[in-house]
Amino acid sequence: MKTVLVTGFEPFGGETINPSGEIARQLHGTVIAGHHVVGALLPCVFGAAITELKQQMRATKPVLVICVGQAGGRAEITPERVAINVDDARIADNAGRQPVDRPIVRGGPAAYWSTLPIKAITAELRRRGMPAAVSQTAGTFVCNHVFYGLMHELRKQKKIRGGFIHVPFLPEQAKDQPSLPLAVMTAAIGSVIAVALKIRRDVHVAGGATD
Ligand code: PCA
Repeated sequence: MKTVLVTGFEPFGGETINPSGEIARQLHGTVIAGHHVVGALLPCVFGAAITELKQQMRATKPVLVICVGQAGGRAEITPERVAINVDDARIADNAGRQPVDRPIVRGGPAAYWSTLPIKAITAELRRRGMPAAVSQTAGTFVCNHVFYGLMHELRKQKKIRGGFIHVPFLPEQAKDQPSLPLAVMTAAIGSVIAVALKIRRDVHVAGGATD
């Protein structure tokens, strides 16, 4: 059976839980559309997160890689369109590092596109009654860092597709902010996997984005 790798992050920024790590844990060991799903946890640390991602990719040889991260304050499940070649941290990571205006890969391209069918994914999640929108920026913290590292790694392995999905807070994290239950987000990432395995060429529909 072929493998799909799903990664999530450990908690960061003073939180005690990260929905993305919980989603990866929930999906680990499941079978989706005839593919074995491996869930892995990445440290919220510049550099180390990409090292761990590459290690997981070497170990599992996935045909599809879905990296998931928390975007507190967002109301929707947001497939990211593009990873940019810059680290610019507003807060320190879990190892106390705070790179500012630094390239992720020196001399690397300014950006990489997701190779996931982001519009088809958004449409399918909405069809299932889940809040979803394409996002035009994954930020400049560890999530964008991992997303760029993933796409840089996949640049010469075009058969392996990959991308990044940001998810809202869990209800227990959110005070006055939007949130979604873990079961909903886990089902959503399951749908993301199924759509990505099925749809090779994205649909091009208007109105699927956050801005
Ligand atoms: N969210 C952060 C890093 C880890 C996570 O889950 C981000 O959006 O960069």
